[in-house]
Amino acid sequence: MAKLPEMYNLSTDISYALSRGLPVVALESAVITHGLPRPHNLELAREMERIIRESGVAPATIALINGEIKIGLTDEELVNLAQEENLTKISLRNMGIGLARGLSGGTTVAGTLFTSHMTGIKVFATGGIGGIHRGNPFDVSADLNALAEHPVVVVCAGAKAILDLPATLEALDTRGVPVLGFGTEDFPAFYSRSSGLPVDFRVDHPGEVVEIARAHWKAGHRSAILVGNPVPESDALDPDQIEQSIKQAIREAEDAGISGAALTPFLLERVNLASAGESMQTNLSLLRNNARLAAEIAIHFSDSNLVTF
Ligand code: PSU
Ligand code: MN
Repeated sequence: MAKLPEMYNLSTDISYALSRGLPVVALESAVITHGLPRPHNLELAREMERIIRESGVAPATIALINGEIKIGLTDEELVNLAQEENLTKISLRNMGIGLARGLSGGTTVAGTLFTSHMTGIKVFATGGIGGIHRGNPFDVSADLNALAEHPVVVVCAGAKAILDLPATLEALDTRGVPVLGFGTEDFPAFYSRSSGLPVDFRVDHPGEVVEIARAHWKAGHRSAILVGNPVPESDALDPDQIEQSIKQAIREAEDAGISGAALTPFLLERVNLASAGESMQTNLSLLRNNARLAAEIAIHFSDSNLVTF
């Protein structure tokens, strides 16, 4: 691994794993600071790490901590991220500001993808990617451009239906990002298993994801590979039901004049409130499910034997 600038701070486990080509899965932290309410955020962060570790893979939760980019967090750092108020949501545009000012914050999909690429991590698990907002076509998440620029496999449950899903898929196409469906022909819609929109290709085995990623990158492409992994059937919600909460949340955001970086967290919170706990269970279930699949993909990337972390 090339020497990283001094603001990158890798945990001993992650540094060991990466230097030996052992499997690593990156995890974002905006879901901890801005995506899920307490105490579910901390429980979930710990649980995703545990699932990945139990597969014999090193979990690398990434965050900005006191002006350093930390890759692989201590439990104390997870607790702080989950409990402190007013932490920054770190995307691409404000990472340098956060570093220079000694801030702490949760990295979005864009921030985590960028950091994974810099550190040589090939697989990243998240819940849902950002995209193009409904009725707000100029609010395009930096996640989309980051997916175009960083050669990392991103496992998600699709994009949340708070977004304009057809426009989001078109934007991925424009940016040359392959979209795979794991065990499905349809792009998942986060709370529900299908958006009714097709993926580029269905895969049924983690090894297939690795074959496609290797071919894509070997040919010289530099984009991410997006894997849509539908939420387990037993935890999926009825799309019509969740649609009511989403419409209501979008109206409230408009009335309150919420825009920019605050919009996604606002909508997520409102939808969670409106669907009273049920959508939370779905959210937690799909995050665990994505951690599991990402770990399997990471193992297929790694030529080394399994070791325990
Ligand atoms: N989608 C979710 N939960 C989340 C996010 C998206 O279902 O927590 C977070 C991710 O960190 C994602 C970010 O990268 O929101 C997108 O925000 P924005 O639209 O401001 O780019
Ligand atoms: Mn946005």
